[in-house]
Amino acid sequence: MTELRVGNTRLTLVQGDITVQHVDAIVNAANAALQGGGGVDGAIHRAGGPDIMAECRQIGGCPTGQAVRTTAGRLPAHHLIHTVGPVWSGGSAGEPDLLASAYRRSLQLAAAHGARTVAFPSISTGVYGYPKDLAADAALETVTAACSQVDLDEVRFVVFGDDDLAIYRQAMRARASK
Ligand code: AR6
Repeated sequence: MTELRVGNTRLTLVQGDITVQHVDAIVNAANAALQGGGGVDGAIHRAGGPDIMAECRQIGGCPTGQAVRTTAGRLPAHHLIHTVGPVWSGGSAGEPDLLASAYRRSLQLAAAHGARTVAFPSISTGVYGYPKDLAADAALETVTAACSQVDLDEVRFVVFGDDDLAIYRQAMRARASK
């Protein structure tokens, strides 16, 4: 399964590079200092160009579970939403709430800037070590719930690896049967 409908919003799943997605808002899995790094953050800054980092320096930082907005530089999007997911440390340090908050705040901020289409990477599941299956379930659950509060046409989950694709497919199937 690669598509779900929630009210007026399509939840879609694609495998690939988030930096080439033509959407209104791309979400970045950033760190609290907004100082760039590896993974999807590194790819976004490389593809988007230096103006994004200049804006990040002006903003100064973003607490875990929150989101901030910059322009998207050379990326094929209007907005870049930087959110900070939790570092996984076993699951009893508030990680699920913080991950849900990262997705929710990103959607709210994108919608507040007029975005109709938003693309997410799988936040926290790389360097930050969040278990991929738990993160996929949380992403789908949070986005599904948020769709009744924000008016969007499409939320696109952009996964990188084959394992991520299989995990998201399974999570979408499970959600469709609820
Ligand atoms: N497009 C889509 N997904 C990608 C791409 C890409 N181009 N590149 C990697 N991924 P991570 P985190 C996937 O580590 O765990 C950075 O250093 C990747 O396979 O990028 O939230 C930041 O500065 C994984 O599934 O983010 C922070 O310090 C997912 O994106 C820290 O890493 C997230 O992996 C954030 O860690």
